[in-house]
Amino acid sequence: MLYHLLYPFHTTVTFFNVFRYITFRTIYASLTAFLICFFIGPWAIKKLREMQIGQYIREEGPANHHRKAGTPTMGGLLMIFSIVVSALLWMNLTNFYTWILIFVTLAYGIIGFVDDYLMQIKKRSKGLSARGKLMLQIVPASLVGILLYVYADFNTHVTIPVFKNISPDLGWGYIFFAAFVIVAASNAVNLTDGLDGLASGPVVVAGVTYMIFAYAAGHVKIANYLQISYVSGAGEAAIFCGILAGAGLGFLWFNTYPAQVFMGDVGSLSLGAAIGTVAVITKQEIMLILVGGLFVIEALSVIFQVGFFKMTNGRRIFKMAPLHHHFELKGWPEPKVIVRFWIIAIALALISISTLKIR
Ligand code: 57M
Repeated sequence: MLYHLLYPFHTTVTFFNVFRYITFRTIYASLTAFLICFFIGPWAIKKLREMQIGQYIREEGPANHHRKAGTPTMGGLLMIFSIVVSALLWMNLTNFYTWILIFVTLAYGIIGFVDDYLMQIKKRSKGLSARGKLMLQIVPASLVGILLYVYADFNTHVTIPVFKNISPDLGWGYIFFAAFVIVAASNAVNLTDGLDGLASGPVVVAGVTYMIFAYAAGHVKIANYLQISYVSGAGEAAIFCGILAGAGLGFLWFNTYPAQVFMGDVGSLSLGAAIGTVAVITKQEIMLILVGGLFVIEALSVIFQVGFFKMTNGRRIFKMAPLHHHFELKGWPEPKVIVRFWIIAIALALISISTLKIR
């Protein structure tokens, strides 16, 4: 909105030219998201506490989690608010990708909200069924795939990192591929969100990393120089990534150990889906495996654990999945697990950025 309101004045006051620049808007958009979370956070946490939206803790979990009972949850509402307000303020509202990203964040926010609502407000021990949640997640993800394919005439080639000359064309199959990336990212972030700041920290890392990819993809000269797919208009996604990072940081202020608030499914599902959508828009879909490597490791630990459990009639690979529980049960203090997992996330993100120069 600021872009539309203030940029036109650049003809009279040259300062207003800055509103044209993606770099300038990215910085202030991320600061806006950060400051909204930071300043509204204490009020939001107080409200969640007053409404008794406190976390239910499962009996079978690591013992040290029982002291977390009653920690306010659904803090993701605060993040979604800060993301949408910042996006509306700083992004180009005539850009198709702006609306795709806002839509995905809100749609997954609603799914997560329903799940949290059933658990935290209706006090049902389980929220939506796993199958029900998956079905609901597939709807907006497929819609994004269809919209990109039909309206945006989107490039349906899949970028394979490092091998810049190999990019299989999926044609209309890209709709399913895009939907898969979005749903998988959403669930992987959700599974990771089991220790204080364990998801919000790496969301910041993924946001900053995709900010670089989006800026490069949306800049014809840089994209050509790096030999990556140029996506006209994808630069706006860089602003959105900055917003994700800013909101994540602002939330992390309160979510860091010992957490004053959890994000809830409303936060984890929407942030994950937003990251997946950014990966699709920037044509760095496969790269998400590296950028969001920590989320992938956590999700794989669950897949292997459950698969092995079923195949062997009850034997386990890990003491407990997702992986963070394994290390907790091995006796690592929670902050140690969190910070070490953050370190892994940062290292993987750096490697992913380095691939821009590897071929
Ligand atoms: C949600 N939610 C946390 C909080 C957060 C298939 C199976 C592996 C699924 C998995 C699962 O349900 N994962 C998704 C994980 C929960 O956090 C809430 O949920 C939101 C995110 N969706 O925002 O509102 C708990 O996580 C802890 N937490 C923190 N700090 C935070 O900042 O400490 C969360 C955020 C909170 C709090 O304790 O209550 C969760 O873990 O439930 N299931 C599991 O993760 C379970 N694993 C399991 O059953 N493993 C089995 C098999 C099935 C693989 C095994 O290994 O044998 C564990 N979950 C818990 N306890 N809580 C089991 C033990």
